[in-house]
Amino acid sequence: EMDPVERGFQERVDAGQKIEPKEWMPEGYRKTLVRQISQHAHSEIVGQLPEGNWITRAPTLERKAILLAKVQDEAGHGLYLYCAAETLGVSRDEMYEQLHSGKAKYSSIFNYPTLTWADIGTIGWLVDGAAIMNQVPLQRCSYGPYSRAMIRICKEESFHQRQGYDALMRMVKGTPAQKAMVQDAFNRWWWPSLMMFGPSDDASVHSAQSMAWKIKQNSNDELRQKFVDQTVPQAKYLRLTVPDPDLKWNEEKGGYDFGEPDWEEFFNVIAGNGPCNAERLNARKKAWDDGAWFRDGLTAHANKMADRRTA
Ligand code: FAQ
Repeated sequence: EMDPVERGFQERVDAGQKIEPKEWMPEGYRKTLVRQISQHAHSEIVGQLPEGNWITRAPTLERKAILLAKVQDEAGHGLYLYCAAETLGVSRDEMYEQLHSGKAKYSSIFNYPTLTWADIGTIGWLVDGAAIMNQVPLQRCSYGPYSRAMIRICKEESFHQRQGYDALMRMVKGTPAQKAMVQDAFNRWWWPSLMMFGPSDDASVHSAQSMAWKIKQNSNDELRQKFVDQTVPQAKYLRLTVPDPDLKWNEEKGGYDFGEPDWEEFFNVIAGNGPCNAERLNARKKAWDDGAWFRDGLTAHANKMADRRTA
């Protein structure tokens, strides 16, 4: 039997009302949001690394300016999301500590290497495409600050996705070597992109409760299906071959049937053993350590000011 306060909360959620900071909420609701929003923030920040790797090697000045802007947007999204999580009573230092100690996750996708310039276009197209598919429904999340953050972030993600597709359009109209580079990048990123939506519904431990609380609006498999249905025609337009022998249009369901992602690989990556996990985490830890002198300076300055006021 649910207690009356909790029942009242659930009724508000069911009625589509937004829950705002400092209002009463079940502890599990708060914890789920801290987990999801902080992991989302970490993903944006760690997600800067694979693309940042190519800023110095962008093929033209224009592409370089676009990539710089995109990577800066990701920093903005991360900071915005950390703020949303802070409204739930967790501090930024705690969240960083959880990332650096490996306790908090970030998206599996950012543990794969960016080997060629075609990877950058492919990330914009597939990774931002998957991010939008996942985040558009999150705009209707029951928690106000997260829902509002998603509105702005989705607008920027659409620009990111278009720039990726545009870069690939240019490449597939280029030389046979450029076309082959795009197909190779597509082959490597397709399956990891499908894994961004999380484990299959029967293995998703949080989905049922998160959907009841309207933190999530759709199951992992529902969004993965929508992503495949949206992306396959885009791949065809680029004249790319989807690296899935089981991919087949299913007239009856009005969508594609497709193969199973390699779930063993997925669980291995989120356990910290993907191709670039150590490299990504070390880069974040180094950035934190390199910033210590600055944080110390700020603290010393704040203390001096406080002493002056009490003197
Ligand atoms: N990677 O029970 P579920 C971006 C974990 S977009 C790593 O299904 P849930 C933009 C999950 O946390 C990427 N871990 O979990 C960008 C849980 O573990 P835990 C970020 C994953 O939460 C583009 C366990 O597996 N977007 O950054 C993944 O109900 C380009 C069980 O799973 C978001 O975070 C995964 N793929 O559903 C930036 C969106 N999937 O926490 C730069 C918000 C699952 O118990 C460049 N998040 N896990 O230790 C969500 O919508 C949800 O959290 C899901 C997972 C759908 C990701």
